[in-house]
Amino acid sequence: MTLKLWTAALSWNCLRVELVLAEKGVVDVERVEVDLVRRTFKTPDFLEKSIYGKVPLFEVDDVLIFESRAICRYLCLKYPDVGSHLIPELRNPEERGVWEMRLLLEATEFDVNISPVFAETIIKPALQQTPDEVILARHQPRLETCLDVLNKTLSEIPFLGGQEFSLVDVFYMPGIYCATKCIDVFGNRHALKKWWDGVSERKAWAVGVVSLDDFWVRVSPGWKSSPPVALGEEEEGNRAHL
Ligand SMILES: N[C@@H](CCC(=O)N[C@@H](CS)C(=O)NCC(=O)O)C(=O)O
Repeated sequence: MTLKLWTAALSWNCLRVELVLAEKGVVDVERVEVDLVRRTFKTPDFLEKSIYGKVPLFEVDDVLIFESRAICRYLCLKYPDVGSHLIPELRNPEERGVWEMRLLLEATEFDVNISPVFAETIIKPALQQTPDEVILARHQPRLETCLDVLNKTLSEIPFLGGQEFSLVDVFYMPGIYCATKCIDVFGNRHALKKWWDGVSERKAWAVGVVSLDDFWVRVSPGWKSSPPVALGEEEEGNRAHL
């Protein structure tokens, strides 16, 4: 069985998949690193495989899966007994329903707000573009509310999905990390901070986040307190879809 992953170091959607691979200890993966800045990967061949033209894209034998969260779930189903057990065995439909709800909320309530905030706060300045204050005014308060909800949840249960570390935590981790580059995530959200301190100690995180950091530290002021360089100064073309 051949596993092939089209991925990009700068993308937190791709990081989500890398985290599951690392948690599972799956190493036999052929990676194709795409250039999201120059967008040269959008060849007819690629577009035939990934019909919306995005990464991550996963190919296993002749089957194509895109959408990072779907790839993550596939990996959990494929490797149920390998590495971390990321889909908990829940006793009844109600518990399962609550877990599924928590998993979905990451995409429907959190990602829809951190994505535009990250785009305006980090990506646009890296491209020497001016952040859109209207977009920030719309999404930043919603992001803050979402973080408050997560903090409250974590004051009641140890992990975002329930009693054990699971795919819910993995889904949130890349976005929470990116949020720390945009706003004061932890401030007085002590339960959220405690959770973050724990989950970010995981080996999979330490391994997975390196390439994201390596990219953004070069182009974003203050990412890790290193001086930035201009993102693709010499490059041409549309760079608005990082
Ligand atoms: N919901 C998708 C989002 C995928 C996505 O937006 N990928 C970005 C990189 S983070 C991309 O490929 N952008 C290229 C483009 O939109 O042209 C997922 O979770 O996989």
